[in-house]
Amino acid sequence: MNYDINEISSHFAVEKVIGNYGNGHINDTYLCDNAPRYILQRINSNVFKSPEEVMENIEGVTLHLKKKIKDAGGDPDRETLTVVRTLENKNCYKDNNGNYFRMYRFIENSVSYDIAEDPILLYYAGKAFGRFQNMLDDFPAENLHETIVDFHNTPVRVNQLMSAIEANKSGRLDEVMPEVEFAKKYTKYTNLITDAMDAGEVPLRVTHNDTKLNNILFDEKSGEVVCVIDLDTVMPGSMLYDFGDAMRFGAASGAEDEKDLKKIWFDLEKFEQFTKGFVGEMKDTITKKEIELLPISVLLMTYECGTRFLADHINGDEYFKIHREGHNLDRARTQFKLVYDIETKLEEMKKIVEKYI
Ligand code: ADP
Ligand code: GN1
Ligand code: MG
Repeated sequence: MNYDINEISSHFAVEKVIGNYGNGHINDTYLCDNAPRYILQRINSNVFKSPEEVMENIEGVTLHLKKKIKDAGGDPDRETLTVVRTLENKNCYKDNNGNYFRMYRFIENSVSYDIAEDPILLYYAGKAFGRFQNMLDDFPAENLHETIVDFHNTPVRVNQLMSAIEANKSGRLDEVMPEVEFAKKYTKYTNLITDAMDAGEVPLRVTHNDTKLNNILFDEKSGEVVCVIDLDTVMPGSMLYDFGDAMRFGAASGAEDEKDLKKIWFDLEKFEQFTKGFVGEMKDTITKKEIELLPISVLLMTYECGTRFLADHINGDEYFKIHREGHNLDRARTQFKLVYDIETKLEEMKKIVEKYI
C-alpha cells in the first residue's frame, strides 16, 4: 500500500477512516466513521484502465437515477449512490502515485448478503435489478464509456482463458487439467448471446453488468431493497447479462468460494423468486428472443465467470482479490459445478420463465 488513507480522506474533508469494509473482489473499500458516515474507495486501476471515465459514467447515471427516484416520490439520497466531491470539486482524487480514490455517502441501516438464506430476498433483488434497467431505459447510452471492453463477451472470455493456458504464467496448469477439460467441453454454448445480439434479436440496453447479490443493499428492518450499488460497470449491454449474472450468484445454494462442492447446486426456488421479480418489472419491453434465452443466460454467465476465475488462477491471481491460496480455483470449481447442475435444470427453468411472462 503506497498511500496513507487518512491523508487521502482529508482531500474530501472527511476524517476517521476506520478500516476495510465489505466483500468486493475489485476495489479497496474503507469505512469513514464520522457522522454522517462515508465509504472511501481506491478504484482498482488494474481493472479499470480509465478511472476518470468510470467516475463520469457514475455521476451521469446517479444524477439520472436521482431524478427518476424523486419523480416517483422516493428518497434520492438513499435509493442510489451519492458521489462526494473533493475539496477541489472533482469527482475523484488522484494521488502522486497514480492511485484514484472516490467517496460515497454511506447508506445507513442497510445490509448486503453473500448468500440469501430466505428466497424472498431474490424476489426483491429481481425487482430491484429490473427497476434499475427500467429507470435507465432513456439514459443516452452514447454518453457512457465502455469501462471494461468486452466485459460480458463470452467468446472473448473463453479466448482469454485459452491464452492463459498457453502462457501458463504461474506454472499451475498441470494441477488444473480437470477444470480446463470442463471449460473446453462447454464451449458449445459460448456464442449464444453474442450471436443473438449481432443478429439484432437481443437489444442493446443500459445494463448494470455486475448484478451480484452483494451489490444490493437491503433495508435492515423491512428486508426490502434500498439501493443498487457498485456502478463501475454500468455500460451498454444485454438484459441477459444482468439476469444470468444475478442468478449465477444469487441462486447458488452456497458461497461462491465454498470448498465442499457437495454443498453447491442451483436452487430453483431462488431462481423462481428472482424471475418473478425481474420479469414482472421488465414485461413491457422484454423481447421474444430475450425470453427464450433467459434460462441459458444463467448457464452462460456462470460458465463465463468460471472461465475468468480459472484464467486468473492460471495467470497467478492478477485480477480478483484473493484471501487464501487457490482461492480463484475454488471459485472456478463452484461455478463449474453450478454449470453442470444448471444444464440438467434448463427445461424446468424454461417452465418457470413461462409462468411469469
Ligand atoms: P467492489 O467493486 O470491490 O465489489 P463495491 O462498490 O461493491 O466494491 O463495495 C464493496 C462493499 O462495500 C459492498 O458490497 C457493500 O457491502 C459496501 N458498500 C459500498 N458502497 C456502500 C455505500 N454507499 N453504503 C453502504 N455500504 C456500501
Ligand atoms: C467482481 O466487484 P465485485 O466483487 O462486485 C467482478 C464481477 C464478477 C464477480 C465475481 C469489475 O464483482 O464481474 O462477476 O467479481 N467485477 C469486475 O464474484 O470484474
Ligand atoms: Mg461489489
